[in-house]
Amino acid sequence: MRVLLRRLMGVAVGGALAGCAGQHHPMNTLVTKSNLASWIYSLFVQVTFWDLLVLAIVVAALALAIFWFSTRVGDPTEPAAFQSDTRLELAWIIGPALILLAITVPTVRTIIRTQPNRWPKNALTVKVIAHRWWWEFSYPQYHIQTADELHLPVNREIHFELTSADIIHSFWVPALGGKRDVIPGQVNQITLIANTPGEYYGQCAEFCGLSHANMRFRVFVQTQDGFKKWMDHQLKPPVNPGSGPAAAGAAIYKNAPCAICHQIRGVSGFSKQYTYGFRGPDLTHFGSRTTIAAGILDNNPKNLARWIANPPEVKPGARMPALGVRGKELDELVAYLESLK
Ligand code: HEC
Ligand SMILES: [Cu+2]
Repeated sequence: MRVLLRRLMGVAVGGALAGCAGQHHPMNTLVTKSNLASWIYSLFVQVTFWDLLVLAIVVAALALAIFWFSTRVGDPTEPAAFQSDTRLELAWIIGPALILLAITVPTVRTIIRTQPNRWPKNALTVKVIAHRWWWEFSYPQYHIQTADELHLPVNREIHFELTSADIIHSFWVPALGGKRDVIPGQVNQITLIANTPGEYYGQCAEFCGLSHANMRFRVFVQTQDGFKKWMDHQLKPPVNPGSGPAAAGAAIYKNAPCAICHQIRGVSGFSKQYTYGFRGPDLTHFGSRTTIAAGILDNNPKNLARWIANPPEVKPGARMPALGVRGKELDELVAYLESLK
C-alpha cells in the first residue's frame, strides 16, 4: 500500500513539474510573452505567496494545537473556561484584513491595467470570428483575411475584436495571456503587446461541441520586417497556375461546390448563388499556412488529400462535407491548393 502511494505521488509530482517546464509544453501559462500575460502572471505569483503564507500559519497553528495542547493522561477531564481575549480577537480581525488588502490592491491594479484600450490609435486591429471549429482572422486596416494562423508584429499594440459566427467559444493563447469568451452578437476586446518573436499555440477554451478540442490555432509573432513581408504577400492576388496539374486543379475548384463556402480572392466558383448558411476559411493563400483545419494536421499534400477526401473522418463533426473528389482529380485539386502560396 505504501509503495503504491509513493508511486502515485511520484507520478503526480513528476506530472505537475513536467507540465510547468519548457517550450515543449505550449499551453503553459507560466512562461509569458506579452505585457498582458506578465501582468496576470505577476498577480498570480503575489496571490500564491499570500495563499502559501496563510496555509503555513494555519498548518502551524493546527500542529501546535494537536501536539502541544492535546489532553494527556492525568489532565482534568473538564476543559478550562476562557473569558474573551481582546488582543487575540483584534489580531485575528486585523491580520486577515491586512492580507485581504495585500491581495486586493494588486488585483484591482491588474483589473485596471488589463482593460482593453477602447480608443486604440496606433494599434493594429485584428478581428477574430470564431466558427465551429476554426478561426477567422482579419486585419481591417489592411484588408487582409486569413484563417487559423495569426501573424502579429512584435512590440506593437494589438487590439483584438472578438466575436462568434455561431455559438460561444473562447479565445486563448496561453503565452500571450487573455482567454476571453467569444460570443455571438457581441464584440469582446483584448489589447496586448507581444514582446518575443516566436510560434505560440492557441486553443478554444469554451466547450463548443464535437471538435472543440480540435479548434486550435497558431500565433506567429514576427519582427516588424517579417510581419510586413507577410502582409505584403497576403495582399497579393492568388497564384494563377498556367499549366500542369495545378491548372487542372483550378478548373476542378471552379466547377466543384467548394466556392459555396470558400473564397479564393478574385476566383469565382460555379456555386456562389448557393449557401449553406455558414462559411469556411479563406483559401487565397492557403499554401502559405503551416497547418490544415485549425492546427490539427501539418500542411502537406498527403494530409490535404486526406482532408478533402473526408473531412469529418479527420476531424469529428467537421462542417465541410465529403464531396466525393478522388483519384486524379483529388491530386490535381491538392496541387492547386498547395500552389496558393
Ligand atoms: C459546406 C461548406 C464547405 C464546402 C462545400 C467545402 N468546404 Fe472546405 N471547409 C469548410 C469548413 C467549415 C472548413 C473548416 C473546417 C474546420 O477546420 O473545422 C473547411 C476547411 C477547408 C480547408 C482547410 C483550410 C485551412 O485553412 O485549414 C481546405 C483546404 C478546404 N476546406 C478545401 C475545400 C475544397 C477543395 C472544397 C471543394 C472540393 C471544399 N473545401 C468544400 C467548409 C466547406
Ligand atoms: Cu470550443
